[in-house]
Amino acid sequence: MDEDVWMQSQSGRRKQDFGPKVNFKKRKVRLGSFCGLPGTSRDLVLRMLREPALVDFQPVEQCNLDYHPQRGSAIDPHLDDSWLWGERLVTINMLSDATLTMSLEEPPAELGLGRVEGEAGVDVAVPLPRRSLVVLHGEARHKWKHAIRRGDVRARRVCSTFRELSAEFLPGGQQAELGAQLLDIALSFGGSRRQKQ
Ligand SMILES: O=C(O)CCC(=O)C(=O)O
Repeated sequence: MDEDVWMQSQSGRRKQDFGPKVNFKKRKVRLGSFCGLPGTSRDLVLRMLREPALVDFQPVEQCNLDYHPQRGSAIDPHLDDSWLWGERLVTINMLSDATLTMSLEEPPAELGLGRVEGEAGVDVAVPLPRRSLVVLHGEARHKWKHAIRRGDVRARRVCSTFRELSAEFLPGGQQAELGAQLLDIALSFGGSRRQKQ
């Protein structure tokens, strides 16, 4: 990854994105110059398919993020889009251990915590050892926000997040044709970025 160019991103992160050009507000996807996930990911994706939870996983986008304590890197609590991106968010954690903070503004009634105005909800710290893979799906994908807190980034950490298509872009969906094109390109593994000078 470090042989490719890292782009400055928000909150002290650096980023390499391999995916179509997307305008989430206008719900528009363009193939643009997308030429696929990087060649180095082919073996990673094949390895993922050996996991029971991922046997049918077809990533259409890969986003690499680089966190460093000297840049105060973090990512605020958020939910990923679910118009274009499908059920599973798959992240490989590299270089150093990290903590993924999952938060729920309205704690589930069964926890008996109630909801007091002005008070925070529930946060759960999920340890992500280096070289681990985490899959967010179900409520962890759609209900709980996820974040990496600044204070939890104690050494350089790199992660790759792989996203699949939503039902709208899969066979039977309204945009199935575009989805098939996107997947063909993604899984040709022809992606590359500008080389460092
Ligand atoms: O750094 C991580 O593990 C999470 C990345 C993330 O939430 C995102 O790219 O939307």
